[in-house]
Amino acid sequence: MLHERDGHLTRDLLRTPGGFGLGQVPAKRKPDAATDMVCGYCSTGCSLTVHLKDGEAVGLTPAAGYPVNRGVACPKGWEALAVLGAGDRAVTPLRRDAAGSRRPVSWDEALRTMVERFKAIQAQHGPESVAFLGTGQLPTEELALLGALAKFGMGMEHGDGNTRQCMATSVVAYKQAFGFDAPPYTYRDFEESDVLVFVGANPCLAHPILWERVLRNRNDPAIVVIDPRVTETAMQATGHLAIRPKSDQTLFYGLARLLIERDWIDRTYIDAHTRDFDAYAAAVEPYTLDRVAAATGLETEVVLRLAETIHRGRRVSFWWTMGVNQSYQGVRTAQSIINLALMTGNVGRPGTGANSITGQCNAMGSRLFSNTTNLLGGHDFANPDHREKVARVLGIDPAVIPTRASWAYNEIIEGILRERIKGLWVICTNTAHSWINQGQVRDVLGRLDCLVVQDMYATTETARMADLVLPAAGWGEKDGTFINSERRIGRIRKVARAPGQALADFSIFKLVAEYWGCGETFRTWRSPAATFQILKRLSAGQPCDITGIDGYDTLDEHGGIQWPCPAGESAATVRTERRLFEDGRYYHRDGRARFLYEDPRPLPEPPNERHPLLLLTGRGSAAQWHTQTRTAKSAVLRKLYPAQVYVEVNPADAKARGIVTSDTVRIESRRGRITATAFVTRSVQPGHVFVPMHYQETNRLTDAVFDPYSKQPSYKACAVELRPVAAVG
Ligand SMILES: Nc1nc2c(c(=O)[nH]1)N[C@H]1C(S)=C(S)[C@@H](COP(=O)(O)OP(=O)(O)OC[C@H]3O[C@@H](n4cnc5c(=O)[nH]c(N)nc54)[C@H](O)[C@@H]3O)O[C@H]1N2
Ligand SMILES: Nc1nc2c(c(=O)[nH]1)N[C@H]1C(S)=C(S)[C@@H](COP(=O)(O)OP(=O)(O)OC[C@H]3O[C@@H](n4cnc5c(=O)[nH]c(N)nc54)[C@H](O)[C@@H]3O)O[C@H]1N2
Ligand code: SF4
Ligand SMILES: [Mo]
Repeated sequence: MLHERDGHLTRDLLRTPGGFGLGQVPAKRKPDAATDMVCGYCSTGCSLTVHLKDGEAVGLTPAAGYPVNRGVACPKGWEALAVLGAGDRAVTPLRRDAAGSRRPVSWDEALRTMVERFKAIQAQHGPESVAFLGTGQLPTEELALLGALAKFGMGMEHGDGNTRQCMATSVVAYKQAFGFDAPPYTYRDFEESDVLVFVGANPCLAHPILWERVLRNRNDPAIVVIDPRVTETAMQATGHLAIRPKSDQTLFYGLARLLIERDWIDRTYIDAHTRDFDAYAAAVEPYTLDRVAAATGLETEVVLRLAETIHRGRRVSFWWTMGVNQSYQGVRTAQSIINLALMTGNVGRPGTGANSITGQCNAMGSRLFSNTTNLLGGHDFANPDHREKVARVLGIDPAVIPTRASWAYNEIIEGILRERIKGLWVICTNTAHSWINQGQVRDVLGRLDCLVVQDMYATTETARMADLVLPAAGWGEKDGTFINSERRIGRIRKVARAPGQALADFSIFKLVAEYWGCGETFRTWRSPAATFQILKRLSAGQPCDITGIDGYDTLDEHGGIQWPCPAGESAATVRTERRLFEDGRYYHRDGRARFLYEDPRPLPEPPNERHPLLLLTGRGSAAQWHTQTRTAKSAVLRKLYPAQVYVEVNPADAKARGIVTSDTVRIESRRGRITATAFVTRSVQPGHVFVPMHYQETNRLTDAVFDPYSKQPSYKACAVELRPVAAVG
């Protein structure tokens, strides 16, 4: 029988034949009636009460007292437990043999194979020839251990995560403007605004419980949605601007010009707390109403009215998500929103803010602690003082810390093409489905000498390509913390047994460290709880300082705690909802926020005669999560969306092509073709089509272009054509 010793497994124990006890709920556990934990899907971070029998989960309900969701949850949250027992869970390590078949092997064999092969690659091609791709869906403790192990133990230089697909733009926009990656808001701001502007965000589907918070707003607020589509959110708004895709930056420059021209700006705030405003005012001067109308397709009246609405509002909040971030000019677009908030003094007060809503349950943890783009704790690899500090906290030689940030995801993919990367370890993300221009990425993954995939399921598109699959426990089967969109740190817990030999990612990383021969370096990372103490020390003195949180029990007691929470901030003073920049001081050395701007660029792939339509992609329903490895396992959720890929098309475009709803159509871009079911609807404008990202075909069409600063993929606009299948000759 296997035992946990000091919270992790030793290699001797692993060789012991018999059961794998780590996946089991500890026998000593009290038969609690219920326990609360944060949901494992979106960044809202709802708390769910898991009901237990003999220490094991038997059902769940939304937690009533939690400051985030206040007793409600979306369908994914309700079904969170149901997906754990799926038949295609990875239950044993799998290794591809010489004939190409995958066979179950013991953990000992799997880990020896991984270490031998990665070390052989590094010996031949250099330590940086092995890289990793991680996630915003593992607890912070696991992310930090992975990043530290890969870079300080295994000698890797490059590792990135799926947060690049999602949040890189906001990270860079905030860092440049505010001096640190710091979304400033608290969810109460949804309830306290009198004007809310949502840009490229569809919270009714993607963050339904945040939308609940908007509905609790008692100020009869103006709710303006800026989105090319008539989304569920747009339908519920008081105003909808059906903007031409990727023209947001021009719109916001035009709005800035209008506000300046009419003196609808907050000069006192600008002078006291910002820099470079006059240069910005000069830069937006050419963005006349006519120019804005021509670029955005919006009536000048509509733009004027939005300027008036912003001016009249006393508490104006701006919210953005993927319609902004996933763009070849995402950073400057996000900053054009930040600029509006700064120039109107709408930051740091209740109901205000330039607010990026995060995507995955722990994207915020990944942004601070994954050790990829930032050194652990929001530090900078290039800063010798930061390297010194992190080395001191971890008791390692500063010389093992790389002096530059990792390559970004796209650079790792290109690195494989250029034969600079030969080994790849993919953890908790499904690259072969979700990365842009899938035809290329599958070809590229196929070129690796060794692909290791660590996932809950052996059936994902990426796991199927792997030379080695490591079976992982999922949410509900392990301990740790997530950080949600409003910077709130919340607990997750083990309430269910992982199937077969699946292990918590934390334990897998500890084992890899042992087999690699660097276990000693990570001796103090005994358990997630012990690791949380290390994270606290790493955060000391940073804007994200959490040294004031004693430990997991304190988090439980307060219903999660928002960062910052420095030492000395007594538990009593940790208010449940806090926003940043209340004193107008930003994180740049001079305390001032920056205005950043640049002329907008044209679409990289504008529609043409052969491909006259613009493809938009995104979330299709509240019941589907990303690549559907989890949500498709729930019989309840499966009833709530179409099983096969579909395309939304405007009646005018459908008619011109002889297409009616339910027809099978072929969608073609320069990179590939897919077959989908047509859904004719006015929710997309003429000239646009929309395909949800949840179906594995979607990214065969998308175009691999990236924002130059954030390297985030531009998933949301490429040229396609649509034809009925019968007419495809
Ligand atoms: N149900 C569900 N919820 C989720 C997820 C999920 O998979 N399923 N994923 C989570 C994650 S990781 C993320 S990142 C978030 C994403 O949450 P959202 O960003 O809200 O979702 P998307 O549908 O990707 O994109 C939002 C909108 O951007 C619009 N858009 C496209 N191009 C433009 C443009 O140029 N300008 C403007 N203004 N709008 C544009 C699209 O029409 C779309 O309606 O959702 C999170 N929540
Ligand atoms: N066309 C298009 N493409 C997009 C987008 C878009 O809008 N349009 N959105 C992008 C965005 S914002 C995002 S965030 C990405 C998401 O893309 P992915 O990260 O690839 O999507 P997921 O399905 O969430 O993949 C998570 C994987 O981790 C596994 N997993 C779950 N829990 C655990 C665990 O605890 N441990 C381990 N080891 N594995 C686990 C799941 O089974 C799954 O295979 O997609 C991006 N791709
Ligand atoms: S809104 Fe997000 S965090 Fe809340 S229950 Fe739904 S998926 Fe979970
Ligand atoms: Mo995301």
